[in-house]
Amino acid sequence: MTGKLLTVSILTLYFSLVSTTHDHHHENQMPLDYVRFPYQAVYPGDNDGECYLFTADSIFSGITTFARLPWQQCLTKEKDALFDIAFIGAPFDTGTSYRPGARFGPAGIRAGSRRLTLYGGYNVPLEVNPFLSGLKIVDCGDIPVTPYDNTYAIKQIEDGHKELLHRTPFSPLANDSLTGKPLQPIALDGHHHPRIITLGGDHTIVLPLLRSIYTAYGAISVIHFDSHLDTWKPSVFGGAPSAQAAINHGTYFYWASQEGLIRNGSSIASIPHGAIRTTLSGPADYVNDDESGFQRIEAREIDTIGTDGIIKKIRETVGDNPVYLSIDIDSIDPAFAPATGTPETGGWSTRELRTILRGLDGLKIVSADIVEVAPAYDTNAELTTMAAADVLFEVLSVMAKTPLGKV
Ligand SMILES: [Mn+2]
Repeated sequence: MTGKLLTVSILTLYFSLVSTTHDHHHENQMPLDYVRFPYQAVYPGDNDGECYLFTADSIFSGITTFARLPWQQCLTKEKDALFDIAFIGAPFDTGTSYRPGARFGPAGIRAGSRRLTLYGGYNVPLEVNPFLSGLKIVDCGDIPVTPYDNTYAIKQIEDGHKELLHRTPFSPLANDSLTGKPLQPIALDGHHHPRIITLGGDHTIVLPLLRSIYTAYGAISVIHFDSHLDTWKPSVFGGAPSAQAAINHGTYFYWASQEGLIRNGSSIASIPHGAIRTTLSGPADYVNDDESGFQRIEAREIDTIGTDGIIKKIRETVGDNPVYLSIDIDSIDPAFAPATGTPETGGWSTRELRTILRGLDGLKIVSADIVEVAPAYDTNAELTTMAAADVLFEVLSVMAKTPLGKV
Protein backbone atom coordinates (compact mmCIF):
# COMPACT_ATOMS: atom_id res chain seq x y z
CA MET A 1 0.00 0.00 0.00
CA THR A 2 1.40 3.37 -0.95
CA GLY A 3 1.63 6.13 1.61
CA LYS A 4 -1.02 8.16 -0.20
CA LEU A 5 -3.52 5.27 -0.33
CA LEU A 6 -2.93 4.52 3.35
CA THR A 7 -3.68 8.13 4.23
CA VAL A 8 -6.94 8.02 2.23
CA SER A 9 -7.98 4.73 3.93
CA ILE A 10 -7.29 6.09 7.39
CA LEU A 11 -9.24 9.26 6.60
CA THR A 12 -12.19 7.23 5.26
CA LEU A 13 -12.21 5.09 8.41
CA TYR A 14 -11.98 8.21 10.58
CA PHE A 15 -14.91 9.95 8.88
CA SER A 16 -17.13 6.88 8.94
CA LEU A 17 -16.45 6.48 12.68
CA VAL A 18 -17.18 10.15 13.29
CA SER A 19 -20.46 10.06 11.36
CA THR A 20 -21.56 6.82 13.12
CA THR A 21 -20.87 8.34 16.52
CA HIS A 22 -22.72 11.47 15.47
CA ASP A 23 -25.89 9.58 14.37
CA HIS A 24 -25.84 7.43 17.47
CA HIS A 25 -25.62 10.51 19.64
CA HIS A 26 -28.67 12.05 17.96
CA GLU A 27 -30.78 8.92 18.31
CA ASN A 28 -30.33 9.05 22.05
CA GLN A 29 -30.89 12.74 22.43
CA MET A 30 -33.76 13.44 24.81
CA PRO A 31 -34.00 17.17 25.50
CA LEU A 32 -34.60 17.93 29.16
CA ASP A 33 -35.29 14.30 29.93
CA TYR A 34 -32.62 14.02 32.59
CA VAL A 35 -34.47 16.46 34.84
CA ARG A 36 -37.10 13.77 35.31
CA PHE A 37 -34.77 11.63 37.34
CA PRO A 38 -35.81 10.27 39.77
CA TYR A 39 -39.34 11.74 39.91
CA GLN A 40 -40.47 11.31 36.27
CA ALA A 41 -41.87 14.77 35.73
CA VAL A 42 -44.25 14.57 32.79
CA TYR A 43 -46.38 17.25 31.15
CA PRO A 44 -49.87 16.52 29.84
CA GLY A 45 -49.93 15.84 26.15
CA ASP A 46 -46.93 13.59 26.62
CA ASN A 47 -48.68 10.83 28.49
CA ASP A 48 -52.49 10.78 28.45
CA GLY A 49 -52.84 13.39 31.12
CA GLU A 50 -50.65 11.57 33.63
CA CYS A 51 -48.73 14.26 35.41
CA TYR A 52 -46.09 14.54 38.07
CA LEU A 53 -44.98 17.90 39.32
CA PHE A 54 -41.44 19.14 39.03
CA THR A 55 -39.46 19.29 42.21
CA ALA A 56 -37.42 22.29 43.32
CA ASP A 57 -34.09 20.86 42.15
CA SER A 58 -35.31 20.55 38.58
CA ILE A 59 -36.45 24.20 38.55
CA PHE A 60 -32.92 25.62 38.69
CA SER A 61 -31.00 22.85 36.95
CA GLY A 62 -30.81 21.92 33.31
CA ILE A 63 -31.35 23.62 29.95
CA THR A 64 -33.89 26.44 30.16
CA THR A 65 -37.13 26.47 28.17
CA PHE A 66 -40.23 28.60 28.85
CA ALA A 67 -41.77 27.29 32.11
CA ARG A 68 -39.68 24.11 31.76
CA LEU A 69 -41.91 23.02 28.87
CA PRO A 70 -40.63 20.32 26.51
CA TRP A 71 -38.34 21.64 23.79
CA GLN A 72 -39.30 20.69 20.25
CA GLN A 73 -37.15 21.56 17.25
CA CYS A 74 -40.30 22.56 15.37
CA LEU A 75 -38.51 24.39 12.54
CA THR A 76 -35.83 21.81 11.82
CA LYS A 77 -35.74 18.16 12.86
CA GLU A 78 -39.34 18.00 14.12
CA LYS A 79 -41.26 19.61 11.28
CA ASP A 80 -44.09 17.11 11.87
CA ALA A 81 -44.34 17.94 15.55
CA LEU A 82 -47.88 18.95 16.55
CA PHE A 83 -48.89 21.14 19.48
CA ASP A 84 -51.75 23.33 20.67
CA ILE A 85 -49.72 26.26 21.95
CA ALA A 86 -46.10 26.91 20.96
CA PHE A 87 -43.65 29.41 22.39
CA ILE A 88 -41.17 30.70 19.78
CA GLY A 89 -38.46 33.34 20.11
CA ALA A 90 -37.83 36.09 17.53
CA PRO A 91 -34.45 37.55 18.60
CA PHE A 92 -34.57 40.70 16.46
CA ASP A 93 -33.60 44.16 17.78
CA THR A 94 -32.28 46.10 14.79
CA GLY A 95 -35.49 48.17 14.51
CA THR A 96 -34.93 49.84 17.89
CA SER A 97 -34.72 53.64 18.25
CA TYR A 98 -33.11 53.90 21.70
CA ARG A 99 -31.72 50.96 23.71
CA PRO A 100 -30.85 47.86 21.66
CA GLY A 101 -30.70 44.42 23.30
CA ALA A 102 -34.12 42.78 22.82
CA ARG A 103 -32.42 40.07 20.73
CA PHE A 104 -31.63 38.56 24.14
CA GLY A 105 -35.29 38.84 25.19
CA PRO A 106 -36.28 35.22 24.41
CA ALA A 107 -33.39 33.80 26.48
CA GLY A 108 -34.07 36.28 29.30
CA ILE A 109 -37.82 35.57 29.44
CA ARG A 110 -37.13 31.84 29.56
CA ALA A 111 -34.77 32.38 32.50
CA GLY A 112 -37.43 34.54 34.19
CA SER A 113 -40.01 31.77 33.69
CA ARG A 114 -38.13 28.95 35.41
CA ARG A 115 -40.14 29.10 38.60
CA LEU A 116 -43.61 29.21 36.96
CA THR A 117 -44.29 25.52 37.58
CA LEU A 118 -42.51 25.10 40.89
CA TYR A 119 -45.79 24.63 42.75
CA GLY A 120 -47.60 23.12 39.78
CA GLY A 121 -48.80 26.19 37.85
CA TYR A 122 -52.42 26.53 39.08
CA ASN A 123 -53.75 30.04 38.39
CA VAL A 124 -55.92 30.89 41.41
CA PRO A 125 -57.98 33.87 40.10
CA LEU A 126 -58.61 32.20 36.72
CA GLU A 127 -59.18 28.77 38.31
CA VAL A 128 -57.16 26.91 35.70
CA ASN A 129 -53.81 25.16 35.43
CA PRO A 130 -52.79 25.73 31.80
CA PHE A 131 -50.15 23.03 32.12
CA LEU A 132 -52.81 20.47 33.12
CA SER A 133 -55.54 21.66 30.77
CA GLY A 134 -55.07 18.82 28.31
CA LEU A 135 -53.40 21.06 25.76
CA LYS A 136 -49.97 20.22 24.38
CA ILE A 137 -47.77 23.23 25.06
CA VAL A 138 -44.17 23.27 23.82
CA ASP A 139 -41.19 25.59 23.46
CA CYS A 140 -40.01 25.58 19.84
CA GLY A 141 -36.82 27.55 20.54
CA ASP A 142 -36.10 30.58 18.34
CA ILE A 143 -36.60 31.55 14.72
CA PRO A 144 -33.09 32.17 13.33
CA VAL A 145 -32.89 35.90 12.58
CA THR A 146 -30.03 37.70 10.83
CA PRO A 147 -28.74 40.85 12.59
CA TYR A 148 -27.29 42.19 9.31
CA ASP A 149 -30.31 42.76 7.07
CA ASN A 150 -33.68 43.89 8.45
CA THR A 151 -35.64 43.14 5.28
CA TYR A 152 -34.36 39.56 5.26
CA ALA A 153 -34.84 39.17 9.04
CA ILE A 154 -38.48 40.30 8.80
CA LYS A 155 -39.08 37.67 6.11
CA GLN A 156 -37.43 35.02 8.30
CA ILE A 157 -39.80 35.88 11.17
CA GLU A 158 -42.88 35.74 8.92
CA ASP A 159 -41.86 32.39 7.42
CA GLY A 160 -40.96 30.87 10.80
CA HIS A 161 -44.27 31.93 12.35
CA LYS A 162 -46.29 30.75 9.35
CA GLU A 163 -44.56 27.37 9.47
CA LEU A 164 -45.90 26.85 13.01
CA LEU A 165 -49.31 28.50 12.53
CA HIS A 166 -50.30 26.27 9.60
CA ARG A 167 -49.72 23.03 11.46
CA THR A 168 -52.75 21.02 12.61
CA PRO A 169 -53.42 21.42 16.35
CA PHE A 170 -52.43 18.41 18.48
CA SER A 171 -55.72 18.23 20.42
CA PRO A 172 -59.30 18.54 19.21
CA LEU A 173 -59.12 22.08 20.66
CA ALA A 174 -62.32 23.05 19.07
CA ASN A 175 -64.72 21.24 21.37
CA ASP A 176 -67.13 23.37 23.30
CA SER A 177 -66.01 23.26 26.92
CA LEU A 178 -69.61 22.98 28.17
CA THR A 179 -71.28 20.64 25.68
CA GLY A 180 -68.24 18.82 24.29
CA LYS A 181 -69.62 19.38 20.79
CA PRO A 182 -67.20 20.20 17.98
CA LEU A 183 -66.82 23.86 17.15
CA GLN A 184 -66.31 25.34 13.71
CA PRO A 185 -62.97 26.95 12.88
CA ILE A 186 -62.91 30.72 13.30
CA ALA A 187 -60.09 31.17 10.80
CA LEU A 188 -61.00 32.50 7.36
CA ASP A 189 -59.19 29.60 5.67
CA GLY A 190 -61.62 27.15 7.32
CA HIS A 191 -58.96 25.28 9.30
CA HIS A 192 -58.18 24.99 12.98
CA HIS A 193 -54.78 26.46 13.88
CA PRO A 194 -52.55 26.10 16.92
CA ARG A 195 -51.76 29.23 18.93
CA ILE A 196 -48.31 30.78 18.89
CA ILE A 197 -46.83 32.94 21.67
CA THR A 198 -43.83 34.86 20.34
CA LEU A 199 -41.02 36.06 22.61
CA GLY A 200 -39.49 39.24 21.13
CA GLY A 201 -37.54 40.89 19.92
CA ASP A 202 -38.28 44.56 19.44
CA HIS A 203 -41.79 45.58 18.41
CA THR A 204 -40.96 45.60 14.67
CA ILE A 205 -41.57 41.82 14.72
CA VAL A 206 -45.32 42.39 14.93
CA LEU A 207 -45.44 43.38 11.24
CA PRO A 208 -44.22 39.96 10.01
CA LEU A 209 -46.28 38.23 12.74
CA LEU A 210 -49.46 39.97 11.51
CA ARG A 211 -48.56 39.10 7.91
CA SER A 212 -48.47 35.47 9.02
CA ILE A 213 -51.73 35.76 11.02
CA TYR A 214 -53.40 37.29 7.94
CA THR A 215 -52.75 34.10 5.92
CA ALA A 216 -55.03 32.19 8.32
CA TYR A 217 -57.44 34.72 9.81
CA GLY A 218 -57.51 37.62 7.35
CA ALA A 219 -57.61 41.15 8.80
CA ILE A 220 -57.71 40.73 12.58
CA SER A 221 -58.63 42.71 15.69
CA VAL A 222 -55.64 43.53 17.84
CA ILE A 223 -55.29 44.35 21.53
CA HIS A 224 -52.11 46.35 22.03
CA PHE A 225 -50.51 47.22 25.38
CA ASP A 226 -47.73 49.80 25.07
CA SER A 227 -46.66 53.20 26.33
CA HIS A 228 -46.22 54.21 22.67
CA LEU A 229 -48.54 54.49 19.67
CA ASP A 230 -46.37 52.60 17.13
CA THR A 231 -48.66 53.90 14.36
CA TRP A 232 -46.26 56.73 13.50
CA LYS A 233 -45.72 57.62 9.87
CA PRO A 234 -42.15 56.73 8.81
CA SER A 235 -41.51 60.41 8.00
CA VAL A 236 -42.33 61.27 11.64
CA PHE A 237 -40.64 58.33 13.39
CA GLY A 238 -37.08 57.89 12.14
CA GLY A 239 -37.40 60.19 9.15
CA ALA A 240 -37.40 57.26 6.69
CA PRO A 241 -34.00 57.82 5.00
CA SER A 242 -34.50 54.48 3.19
CA ALA A 243 -37.26 51.95 2.58
CA GLN A 244 -35.63 49.63 5.11
CA ALA A 245 -35.39 52.36 7.77
CA ALA A 246 -39.08 53.14 7.26
CA ILE A 247 -40.02 49.83 8.93
CA ASN A 248 -39.07 50.03 12.60
CA HIS A 249 -40.47 49.55 16.09
CA GLY A 250 -42.41 52.83 15.95
CA THR A 251 -43.99 52.40 12.51
CA TYR A 252 -44.96 48.71 12.14
CA PHE A 253 -48.66 49.37 12.96
CA TYR A 254 -48.76 52.12 10.33
CA TRP A 255 -47.61 49.55 7.79
CA ALA A 256 -49.96 46.86 9.15
CA SER A 257 -52.83 49.29 8.68
CA GLN A 258 -51.66 50.29 5.17
CA GLU A 259 -51.39 46.60 4.21
CA GLY A 260 -54.91 45.83 5.51
CA LEU A 261 -53.66 43.31 8.06
CA ILE A 262 -55.76 44.72 10.92
CA ARG A 263 -59.50 45.31 11.26
CA ASN A 264 -59.81 49.04 10.83
CA GLY A 265 -62.43 49.28 8.14
CA SER A 266 -65.42 49.83 10.43
CA SER A 267 -66.63 53.24 11.52
CA ILE A 268 -65.77 52.41 15.13
CA ALA A 269 -62.10 51.98 15.97
CA SER A 270 -61.55 48.27 16.51
CA ILE A 271 -58.07 48.26 17.99
CA PRO A 272 -57.67 49.29 21.61
CA HIS A 273 -54.23 50.23 22.76
CA GLY A 274 -53.75 50.46 26.47
CA ALA A 275 -51.12 52.09 28.73
CA ILE A 276 -50.39 54.94 26.26
CA ARG A 277 -48.32 57.79 27.77
CA THR A 278 -45.69 58.74 25.19
CA THR A 279 -44.85 62.30 24.20
CA LEU A 280 -45.76 63.19 20.61
CA SER A 281 -44.39 65.12 17.69
CA GLY A 282 -47.71 66.97 18.05
CA PRO A 283 -51.48 66.36 18.23
CA ALA A 284 -51.37 65.22 14.59
CA ASP A 285 -49.92 61.91 15.82
CA TYR A 286 -53.27 61.16 17.48
CA VAL A 287 -55.15 62.06 14.28
CA ASN A 288 -52.91 59.63 12.40
CA ASP A 289 -53.49 57.03 15.14
CA ASP A 290 -57.27 57.41 14.72
CA GLU A 291 -56.93 56.98 10.96
CA SER A 292 -54.98 53.76 11.51
CA GLY A 293 -58.03 52.38 13.37
CA PHE A 294 -56.89 52.61 16.98
CA GLN A 295 -58.68 53.62 20.17
CA ARG A 296 -56.37 54.87 22.89
CA ILE A 297 -56.62 54.05 26.57
CA GLU A 298 -54.18 56.37 28.32
CA ALA A 299 -52.05 54.91 31.13
CA ARG A 300 -53.39 57.57 33.54
CA GLU A 301 -57.00 56.41 33.04
CA ILE A 302 -56.23 53.70 35.59
CA ASP A 303 -56.50 56.46 38.24
CA THR A 304 -60.04 57.34 37.17
CA ILE A 305 -61.76 54.26 35.70
CA GLY A 306 -59.52 51.58 37.29
CA THR A 307 -58.69 48.15 35.91
CA ASP A 308 -62.40 47.26 35.60
CA GLY A 309 -63.05 50.32 33.44
CA ILE A 310 -60.09 49.54 31.20
CA ILE A 311 -61.15 45.91 30.79
CA LYS A 312 -64.67 47.09 29.88
CA LYS A 313 -63.36 49.49 27.22
CA ILE A 314 -61.17 46.80 25.64
CA ARG A 315 -63.94 44.20 25.58
CA GLU A 316 -66.48 46.61 24.12
CA THR A 317 -64.04 47.51 21.36
CA VAL A 318 -63.03 44.02 20.21
CA GLY A 319 -66.37 42.31 20.86
CA ASP A 320 -66.43 38.61 20.05
CA ASN A 321 -63.96 38.84 17.18
CA PRO A 322 -60.85 36.66 16.97
CA VAL A 323 -58.12 38.82 18.41
CA TYR A 324 -54.33 39.05 18.31
CA LEU A 325 -52.64 40.26 21.52
CA SER A 326 -49.40 42.27 21.48
CA ILE A 327 -47.80 43.30 24.77
CA ASP A 328 -44.90 45.74 24.99
CA ILE A 329 -43.21 45.24 28.37
CA ASP A 330 -42.91 49.04 28.54
CA SER A 331 -46.65 49.23 29.27
CA ILE A 332 -45.47 48.32 32.80
CA ASP A 333 -43.75 51.13 34.74
CA PRO A 334 -39.92 51.04 34.66
CA ALA A 335 -40.04 50.68 38.47
CA PHE A 336 -41.27 47.14 37.83
CA ALA A 337 -39.80 46.48 34.36
CA PRO A 338 -36.74 48.67 33.72
CA ALA A 339 -35.10 46.48 31.07
CA THR A 340 -36.70 47.74 27.89
CA GLY A 341 -35.88 49.62 24.70
CA THR A 342 -37.73 52.90 25.28
CA PRO A 343 -38.79 53.19 28.95
CA GLU A 344 -41.53 55.67 29.96
CA THR A 345 -42.35 56.50 33.57
CA GLY A 346 -45.94 56.76 34.79
CA GLY A 347 -46.95 53.26 33.71
CA TRP A 348 -49.00 50.45 35.19
CA SER A 349 -47.75 48.12 37.88
CA THR A 350 -47.15 44.47 37.07
CA ARG A 351 -50.19 43.67 39.25
CA GLU A 352 -52.41 46.05 37.28
CA LEU A 353 -51.38 44.68 33.87
CA ARG A 354 -51.88 41.09 35.09
CA THR A 355 -55.36 41.99 36.38
CA ILE A 356 -56.27 43.58 33.03
CA LEU A 357 -55.00 40.52 31.14
CA ARG A 358 -57.09 38.20 33.30
CA GLY A 359 -60.03 40.44 32.39
CA LEU A 360 -59.64 39.21 28.79
CA ASP A 361 -60.87 35.78 29.92
CA GLY A 362 -63.26 34.37 27.31
CA LEU A 363 -61.87 36.34 24.36
CA LYS A 364 -60.68 34.31 21.39
CA ILE A 365 -56.98 35.19 21.48
CA VAL A 366 -55.57 33.44 18.41
CA SER A 367 -51.90 34.24 19.10
CA ALA A 368 -49.86 36.67 21.19
CA ASP A 369 -46.46 38.19 21.75
CA ILE A 370 -44.43 40.02 24.36
CA VAL A 371 -41.77 42.38 23.06
CA GLU A 372 -39.05 44.89 23.98
CA VAL A 373 -37.57 42.90 26.86
CA ALA A 374 -33.85 43.81 26.81
CA PRO A 375 -32.30 41.86 29.71
CA ALA A 376 -28.97 43.75 29.70
CA TYR A 377 -30.74 46.68 31.44
CA ASP A 378 -32.41 44.51 34.06
CA THR A 379 -31.64 44.35 37.77
CA ASN A 380 -29.84 41.37 39.28
CA ALA A 381 -33.24 40.38 40.66
CA GLU A 382 -34.49 39.70 37.08
CA LEU A 383 -37.43 42.07 37.63
CA THR A 384 -38.26 42.55 33.95
CA THR A 385 -37.81 39.02 32.70
CA MET A 386 -39.83 37.69 35.65
CA ALA A 387 -42.60 40.22 34.93
CA ALA A 388 -42.62 39.18 31.26
CA ALA A 389 -42.88 35.50 32.16
CA ASP A 390 -45.68 36.10 34.68
CA VAL A 391 -47.60 38.25 32.18
CA LEU A 392 -47.40 35.37 29.69
CA PHE A 393 -48.63 32.98 32.38
CA GLU A 394 -51.87 35.01 32.48
CA VAL A 395 -52.09 34.95 28.66
CA LEU A 396 -51.50 31.19 28.61
CA SER A 397 -54.18 30.69 31.28
CA VAL A 398 -56.76 32.73 29.33
CA MET A 399 -55.93 30.74 26.18
CA ALA A 400 -56.22 27.41 28.01
CA LYS A 401 -59.73 28.33 29.23
CA THR A 402 -61.16 29.39 25.87
CA PRO A 403 -61.55 26.96 22.99
CA LEU A 404 -60.80 28.52 19.62
CA GLY A 405 -63.99 28.00 17.61
CA LYS A 406 -67.61 28.92 17.08
CA VAL A 407 -70.83 26.94 17.54
MN1 LIG B 1 -43.28 50.84 23.44
